[in-house]
Amino acid sequence: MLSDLKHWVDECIALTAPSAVHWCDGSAGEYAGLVETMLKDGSLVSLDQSRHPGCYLHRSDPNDVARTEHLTFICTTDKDDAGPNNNWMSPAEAKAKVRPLFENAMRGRTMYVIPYLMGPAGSPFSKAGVEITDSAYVAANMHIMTRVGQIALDRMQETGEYVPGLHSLGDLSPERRFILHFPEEKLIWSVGSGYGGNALLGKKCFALRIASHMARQQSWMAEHMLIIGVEQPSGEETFIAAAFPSASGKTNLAMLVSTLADQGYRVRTVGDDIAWMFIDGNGQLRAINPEAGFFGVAPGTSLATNPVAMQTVDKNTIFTNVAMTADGNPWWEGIGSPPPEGMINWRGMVWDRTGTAAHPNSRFTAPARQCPSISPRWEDPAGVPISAIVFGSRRSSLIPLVYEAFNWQHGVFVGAGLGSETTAAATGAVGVVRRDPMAMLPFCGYNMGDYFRHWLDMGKRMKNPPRIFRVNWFLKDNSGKFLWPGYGENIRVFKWILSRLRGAGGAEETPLGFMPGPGDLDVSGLTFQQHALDQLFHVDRDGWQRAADGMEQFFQPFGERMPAEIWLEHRAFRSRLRHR
Ligand code: SAT
Ligand code: MN
Repeated sequence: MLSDLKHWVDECIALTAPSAVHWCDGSAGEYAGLVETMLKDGSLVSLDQSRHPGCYLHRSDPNDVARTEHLTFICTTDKDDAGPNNNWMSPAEAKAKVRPLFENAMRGRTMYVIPYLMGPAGSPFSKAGVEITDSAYVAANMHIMTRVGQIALDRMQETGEYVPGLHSLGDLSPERRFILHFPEEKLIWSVGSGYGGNALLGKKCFALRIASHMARQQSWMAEHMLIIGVEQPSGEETFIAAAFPSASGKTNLAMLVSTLADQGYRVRTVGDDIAWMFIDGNGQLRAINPEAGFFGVAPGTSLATNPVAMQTVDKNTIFTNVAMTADGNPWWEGIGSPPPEGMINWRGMVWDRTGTAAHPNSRFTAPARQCPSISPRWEDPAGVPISAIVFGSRRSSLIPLVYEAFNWQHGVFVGAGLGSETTAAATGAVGVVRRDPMAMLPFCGYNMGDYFRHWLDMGKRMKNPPRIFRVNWFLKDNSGKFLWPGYGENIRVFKWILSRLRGAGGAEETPLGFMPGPGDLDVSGLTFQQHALDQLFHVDRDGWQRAADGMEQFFQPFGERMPAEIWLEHRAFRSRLRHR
């Protein structure tokens, strides 16, 4: 196996012609060396080390600040295998087109070879990858986001398997930027971007796009989901996985500080972005977090909205595209303090108060182990048992605060019909509703018709499939104000979910699913106008018929690949809207 790795690395050296090759061992000394290199070449700025020890700021190219979905391709032999949900090129065409961009791309640069493990040490579910990159920033981020070094080489030796990924900054031009996935040979090529999900190949490229393809073949699931443990008064912990689109509050929810802590409800963090889920010998779904760090959105993070994240990023954190105060501290919109004089904006210029100081998609990369709410079980090699799956997204209207699907098949339909308002996490318009099934639209590495089929099949293989819920924290009233306080108060919704799992929670049957009836949701201590509560649980039948039209338009192009069960659920839904 390792000779196979050596062979691939030699090929990449011949193709990209680096001036030096560095094999990463994942050590603290190596990380310090990467930081030193970047401080010297100016790609990293040191922040106030007395306030923020080990914290640095990186400013990416202004053209390279978010994922670029239109430059992201799934390269399968048959176009239908990529599906209408993906951009497609044939593997031969993709390689012919993009190989020239790698030719001599690393001349004058150091090539980092990064063996990394996705998932906890010793877990049978963890998988190895190797990223080759000419970016020290990527190498340093991979140190935080994955487990780098011998641990990964050992795994490759054991299993004879790894996912190779070749990455080069190229010239950072979007004209010559491609993020290519070859699921059939489990290979990733990425060129022309140094940013986040485009460049940290363990994350979206491997752990979601390639892994989702592997998961279907091997009967497991790779999902865009956070994982939390919710403790209830009895002390029992219930684990829940929740899918939300990028930049829609997954990190905040994963680190939720419960306002019902005095009642005994608390949340612990297992993961904030990706869940790999497997069915164990007893038919129970279990999840691991394949990542070792958080790549979270900075703007809006404050001591009020997410105190746990604020503590997590106090030290050993790489900030990307945030603003910097004159005394060298990170700053962003919504940090909870007014912008001081003399701020340097995300582009590295004195901020004249036009535009935002921090980029809306500015990020922090922080080690999960230093998160105060991290669960003692976050590295459990057996994973944690998942009792509920939650689908959420940003919707300022239509979608009620919470409802529960009637059963697994209906829940798959609820996930398949998920729509969300777009965010700054990807380039393009912000705030327009698009269909984003299971929050996986940008990340499903194959035809989504087959993906829905896989979900349906997985449900049949489980003894007690997790119950499925839909939530929406983002409803607004006519004046544009949020109807629900969100953040730590979201624990109230989880309290209801837990009571449903125990078979104790009251609910009313609606065309959408089971919804808390009057008195079923604990809103004690919240000052609520009755009409606000009514709006949070309103079922707008006409609005839902239009949403069902939108789903139909989205589902139609999948043709034969679309499971009949989804259409069945769609018809049943329309008829419930008319009759019930
Ligand atoms: O840039 S990333 O893709 O890693 C973050 C996200 O969009 O979820
Ligand atoms: Mn994400």
